[in-house]
Amino acid sequence: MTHPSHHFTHALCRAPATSVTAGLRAADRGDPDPHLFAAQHGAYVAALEQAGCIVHVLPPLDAFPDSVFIEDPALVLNGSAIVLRPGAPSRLGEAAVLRPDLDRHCRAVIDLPGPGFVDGGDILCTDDRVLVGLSARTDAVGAEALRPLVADLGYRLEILRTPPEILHFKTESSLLDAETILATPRLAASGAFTGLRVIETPPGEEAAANAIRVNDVVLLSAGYPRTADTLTKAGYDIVTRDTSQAALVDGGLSCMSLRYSL
Ligand code: CIR
Repeated sequence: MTHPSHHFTHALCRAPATSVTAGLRAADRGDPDPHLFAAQHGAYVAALEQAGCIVHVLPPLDAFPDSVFIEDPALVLNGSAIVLRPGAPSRLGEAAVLRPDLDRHCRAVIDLPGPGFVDGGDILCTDDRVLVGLSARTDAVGAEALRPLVADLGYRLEILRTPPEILHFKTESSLLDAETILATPRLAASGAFTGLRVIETPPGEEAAANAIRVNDVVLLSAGYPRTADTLTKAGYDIVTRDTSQAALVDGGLSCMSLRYSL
């Protein structure tokens, strides 16, 4: 049985621009090194390929420092793309630039009508539900505008609230399989995951919660041994990748690809 929530044939990525040094961040821990970021991105793309995806890597966009985080301007469900409206003013233009590539690679392309905002990082999909966490980037108007679009694609939308100190809903949660979520204790405590099994990240390893399940493997950021051990013991096949440069601009594994099936 295939699960649309984590069985993917394709992924779309965007190479990091050298301007990624100007990427948005909540706290400054230094700029990412563009060369090291590019190397880590290449290793990430290779992991997606090894997991069974055909990966298209789009060219870098210097005008958009955060454009490597291609998950935020779009959502792809059942091979159809929804062009979102990212909530950070410096990122809104990423959606229009991405649109022709979505036209090329997806079955259909639909635009989220304004005036609300939604970032893809606030959307977690199960096989039949689209969970949207309201955040500083995603508002209720945007989330409601998404409801009929995902209904047409066979999904039920649920709107939740991300605790205010968290950038994106998926900064602290990931789907591990059709019934199981990896989440930080604080996001799990928000009650977002009713009806789903939750595995919590161990204390001090909260940043590991942004993982991605791709076909038979769970891609996990390197440097979180207790999370890796917990997931291995729970029966998951773990692959790790270094995301230190993305982390300096508040990004992680999910943000760097749009994963979908055709
Ligand atoms: C931003 O603040 O928009 C970027 N620096 C990081 C985006 C991370 N994206 C994601 O969690 N989906």
